[in-house]
Amino acid sequence: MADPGLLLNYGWSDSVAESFDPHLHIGSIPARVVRVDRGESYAATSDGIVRARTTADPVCTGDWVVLDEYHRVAQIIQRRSEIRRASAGAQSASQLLATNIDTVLVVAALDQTLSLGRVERLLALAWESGAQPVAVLTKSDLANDLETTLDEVRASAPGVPVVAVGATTGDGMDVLTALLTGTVVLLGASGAGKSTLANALLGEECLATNDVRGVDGKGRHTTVARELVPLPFGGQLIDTPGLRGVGLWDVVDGLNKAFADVEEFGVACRFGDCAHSGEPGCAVQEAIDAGLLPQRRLDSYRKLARENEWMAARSDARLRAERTRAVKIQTRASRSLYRSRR
Ligand SMILES: Nc1nc2c(ncn2[C@@H]2O[C@H](COP(=O)(O)OP(=O)(O)OP(=O)(O)O)[C@@H](O)[C@H]2O)c(=O)[nH]1
Ligand SMILES: [Mg+2]
Ligand SMILES: [Zn+2]
Repeated sequence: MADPGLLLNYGWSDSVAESFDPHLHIGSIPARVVRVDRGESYAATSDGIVRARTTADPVCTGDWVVLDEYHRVAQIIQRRSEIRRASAGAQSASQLLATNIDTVLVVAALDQTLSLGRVERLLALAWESGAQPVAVLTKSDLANDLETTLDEVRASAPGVPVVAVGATTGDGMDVLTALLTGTVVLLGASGAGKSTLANALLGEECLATNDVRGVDGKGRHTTVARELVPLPFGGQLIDTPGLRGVGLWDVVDGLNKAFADVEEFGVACRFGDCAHSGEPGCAVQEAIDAGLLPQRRLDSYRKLARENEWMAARSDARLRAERTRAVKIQTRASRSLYRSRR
């Protein structure tokens, strides 16, 4: 491509250019999906944002795509990283939240809504994506006992930088900014302060925000679409709608990383397959007894691992059911073919 133009603000680099090489033909346009909202997709190109017309495969915010001259998506470039959750609802399927990301900000507010379990769940998803997770505790002006809470979150987030910020006061924003690389995605419950934080990082009121409902402290689901915008100091930001439920989707590796502390103690257990539930010579239990590991961490790990296994079994069952259905349709089709030949 002659001139990447605007795409430079959207993460264009030599390696991105290389990944496009085999897919670009005369008349085709490299682009990045910046917004997907109820079936409508928008993409940044070298000279502006266009409405992209999707064909077979649904695109996701963050995707690099090849557009044809009619702005139809001709190709989705292989995703470098992706964040995925189990879909809400009864279906056993997964939903892509963002792709080609480098940093995942797990956002939680420093008020009564803070839940270590939720932070751990989001961190498992974040680790699984292949991007670097960062835990961002917002509304530092509302914190009761900031230091204690920070220590608790740090103990629940091995290998993850933990930052407290006040988007409205500016507190901690420089520390956070220094941790952002490449494409950054915000994840967290509705009302956690994601869009407020995004606006503070962007230096302008770009994204809509809203009050948390007084009665139950719950957010109002102000943000409805996933939107990718360039950051003024380089990199990009993807704001996401608050997630009501965040089901785990095939996050075995993510869980191992999110609970690296438990895993590390577990290496010293007498039995290689120790379940850390009363076996002799259990190093995890010893660590808990010695006050080196909170019991809560082991309980939380167990709970999330069980949920992950359950989801995996359910999706296997769905795949099996689909296969059986396909075979039946096939059989029926060949039977009627046989009949019509007679
Ligand atoms: N006191 C205080 N309030 C904040 C801070 N950051 C955000 N808020 C408030 O928290 C509420 C929710 O903020 P949003 O940024 O809309 O939350 P969100 O995570 O984007 O919510 P959804 O879009 O629904 O997912 C708003 O009323 C903000 O003004 C902060 O640092 N301090
Ligand atoms: Mg929002
Ligand atoms: Zn053990």
